Amino acid sequence: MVQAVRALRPARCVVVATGAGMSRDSGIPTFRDALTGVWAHYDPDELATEAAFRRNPARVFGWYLWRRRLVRAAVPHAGYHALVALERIVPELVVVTQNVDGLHRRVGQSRVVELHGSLERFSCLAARHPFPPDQVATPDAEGECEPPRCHRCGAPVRPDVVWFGEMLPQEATAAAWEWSTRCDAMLVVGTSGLVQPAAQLPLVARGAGAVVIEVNPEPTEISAAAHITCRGPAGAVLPALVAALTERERP
Ligand code: BV8
Repeated sequence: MVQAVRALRPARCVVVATGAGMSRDSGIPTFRDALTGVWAHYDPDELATEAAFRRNPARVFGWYLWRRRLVRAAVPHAGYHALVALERIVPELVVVTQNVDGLHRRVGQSRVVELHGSLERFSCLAARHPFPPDQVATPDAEGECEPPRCHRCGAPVRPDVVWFGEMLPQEATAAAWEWSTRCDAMLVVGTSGLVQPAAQLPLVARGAGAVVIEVNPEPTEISAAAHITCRGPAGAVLPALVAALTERERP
């Protein structure tokens, strides 16, 4: 932790790259956690594809609505608020997230790049016509749910997330790469580093001379690229890190 504080103190530009582990301490299962309830026997990598949606739209759409319900009930933990506080200490800070739960935005983080879209946005399968999220009712129980039809072209409505096999949004990808080549330090929080191309970001940052700090209770595919490792949960490590940085800030 001391090394991480020493590395962050002089940093003028910091990227915080977060994955599903960032939301674990708010009770949201990580992507690799076994799914529970009606979804227990599905593999998320299979459900999170266009092919799965075309094969069984009600099953995939129901899974996303269940996740949106879970996320809406979640309370962002102290680690989320620590990253908002970090914005006041570091001259330039951006959060680049793989998560689709919208928790960084919910706590008021000013700069968030969502690489994989959001559970709160919807568009149609045929032409990605936007669909009003308030017209997507949240079912009371877990289970399959027939998606509504696009008002413009009648195609089934899908969640506005990036499925496996789909390109990431152009703008978000360009911004993430730009920030990763410019930053002095990158905090990599709660990602296994299994999903591409997001997993390249720590390598891009390191290659451009940034200090890479990993926050994760377990070793990951990213660990080899990290100069500094804080082995622990985001909900505890991030508040401690920011408190230590704030301490020396006091006159
Ligand atoms: C792409 C939105 C170009 C959906 C997600 C074959 C064909 C096509 C592509 C591929 C292919 N084979 C491989 C690929 C590439 C593929 C990929 O990477 N596959 C992997 C599985 C091998 N990538 C893609 O398809 C990407 N697109 O490549 O386009 C292309 C196009 C066509 C043809 C070829 C190439 C699109 C990837 C985006 C997928 N969408 N999300 C949804 O959410 O439903 S990714 C999904 O996984 C989530 O967003 C999640 O964030 C993300 C990554 O997982 P992690 O965040 O790392 O979460 P994970 O569970 O893995 O790890 C959690 C970590 O937290 C662990 O390390 C754990 O230790 C830690 N942790 C636990 N508790 C805590 C904690 N940390 C801190 N505190 C705690 N308390």
